[in-house]
Amino acid sequence: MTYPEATLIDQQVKTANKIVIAQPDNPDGDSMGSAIALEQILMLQGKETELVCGVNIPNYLSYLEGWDRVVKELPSKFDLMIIVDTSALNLVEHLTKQSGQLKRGSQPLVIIDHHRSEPTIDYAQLRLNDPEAAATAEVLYYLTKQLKWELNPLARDSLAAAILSDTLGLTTDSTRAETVFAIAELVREGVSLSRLENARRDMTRKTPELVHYKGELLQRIEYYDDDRIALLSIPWPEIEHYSPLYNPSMLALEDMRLTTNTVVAVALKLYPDGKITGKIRTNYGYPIAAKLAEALGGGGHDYASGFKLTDTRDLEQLKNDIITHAKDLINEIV
Ligand SMILES: [Mn+2]
Repeated sequence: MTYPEATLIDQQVKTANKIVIAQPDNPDGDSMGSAIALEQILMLQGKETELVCGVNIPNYLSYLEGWDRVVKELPSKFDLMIIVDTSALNLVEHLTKQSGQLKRGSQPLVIIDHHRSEPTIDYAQLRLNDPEAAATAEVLYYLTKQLKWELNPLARDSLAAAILSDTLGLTTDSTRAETVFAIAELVREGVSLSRLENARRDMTRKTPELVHYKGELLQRIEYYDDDRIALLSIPWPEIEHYSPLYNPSMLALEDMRLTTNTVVAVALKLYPDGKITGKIRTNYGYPIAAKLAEALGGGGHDYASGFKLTDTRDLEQLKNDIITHAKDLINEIV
């Protein structure tokens, strides 16, 4: 696996001293692990690094060593920014608001990503995107190999954890031989998968309060179209109360997806300013999650995607739109 952009990325890194590593406004295990791995790699090259993310890192990611070094504010001066795991402008809003320079393209920006959707950040000097890769960390692993960049144990652990996170333990449709090979090499170089998995599982433990709340959420799931579509909406007071402990959507989505007959599961979060965000999961054989998200103004992967609604549609209109689009996409397959 080699990338034609690699040499140019190497040059950008070589000429920079202070490098900002940025994650999207919806950080996940892949963006977090990739960011930490990159931090370690660049530190080994004598670079000064800063990990930034426009939003707070969710608690469930704190099994990844280094998560607490992520800050929300961009430093006033830096030579290069590397964004991992997104090419979507609306997912770096918090950061571009802080830096007008970035938007004008006067600040060098490199994107490392693996999303299939069209990029909407159009001011990056370089974009290494491999939509065949199952995780940004997989792209980063092969980039590192190609450029003979040095890794340390934390970089290896972070890359492996990130790949396992985006592939749900190497079981998603996106997992290819190169994905497994990258993990195999990382294990050969000392990564313990059982230790990583135990650390992750410890973080998925829930307090009794959360277990009870999960029960409430499950009771509220709505099923449409012969149960093929499962919808859940989460109002602001619950987001405010429970989000610091756990992402409410993630408490219910897997059970929604695992309902008999269900193909598409959508969890909606309702914010006080009228903004609505949605997380979409689909079942094996129905790679329509990105298409459904795109129809709603978002993007993502075949089986996992998301969107953020900024127009004035209310919840009922949005639900109707989701059901209509989802039905169409399902019917194209069955
Ligand atoms: Mn990813």
